[in-house]
Amino acid sequence: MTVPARSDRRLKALLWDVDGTLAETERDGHRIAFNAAFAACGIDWRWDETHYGRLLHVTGGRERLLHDMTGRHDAPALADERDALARKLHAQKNRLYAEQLAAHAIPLRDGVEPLLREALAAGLRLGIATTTSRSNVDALLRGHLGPRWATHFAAIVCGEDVAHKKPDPEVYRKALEALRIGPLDAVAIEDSPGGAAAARAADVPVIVTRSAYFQASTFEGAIAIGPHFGDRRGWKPAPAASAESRITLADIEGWHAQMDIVSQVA
Ligand code: XBP
Ligand code: MG
Repeated sequence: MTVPARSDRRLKALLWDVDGTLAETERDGHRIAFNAAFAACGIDWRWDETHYGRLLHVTGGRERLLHDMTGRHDAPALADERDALARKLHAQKNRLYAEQLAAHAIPLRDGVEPLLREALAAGLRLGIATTTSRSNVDALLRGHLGPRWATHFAAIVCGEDVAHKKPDPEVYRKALEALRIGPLDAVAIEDSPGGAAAARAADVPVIVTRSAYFQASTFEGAIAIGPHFGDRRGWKPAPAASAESRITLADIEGWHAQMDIVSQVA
């Protein structure tokens, strides 16, 4: 990939990953819904946090199910049967996930909502570049931004819109195409090594907010890495001095303008 050099380009768009970045949906939503789907389908599988953390290297819920079946003696033997079961469980998981979120919203991560509002007020465009299904993005965001949440996003690219999921760069390339901008006009916001790799492979500078499952992961080539946008502490590179306690759009623009690559080995 092209290593971004110092640049005085104006930032035009923020491209948001969803799961783990906007909210802790993997920890607090998807895993629980997968387990509920197993139970609803009469299957006695259960994914605990440790196992689910390991499975997260497989992006896409259906793909994750298929991968898990390769290590189970009680999974169907034939590929067609496995595929049918994965489709059934995945659809059920997504239904239960939506029900779960309608009953108890998963909060947006600290600092996310003010940043979304600040970016829109400053005339930046927002995009979504996610592996998850569109219905899951809807289930999450309607609870926070209202039923017209999608009108705030100029590009929404989800799992069903791509042939190859992250870490493949397709989702980012499609989002850039929809926005008619170049990769260096945007910043991607990600929480996982696979997501960050997808953005980098599309040449989009990436900022990492580590989520629960990726606290100790290695990230290469981000322009900034930190715990979450609600706190200015713990970021690398450190943001400039400010009266604010959260990460602001000015900080993101600062990292984008400098575009020094930060590599962090856990
Ligand atoms: C995360 C994923 C998804 C979710 C589950 O996507 O890999 O597969 O775990 O959603 P991202 P689906 O971080 O890019 O938002 O079951 O709809 O795949
Ligand atoms: Mg993610």
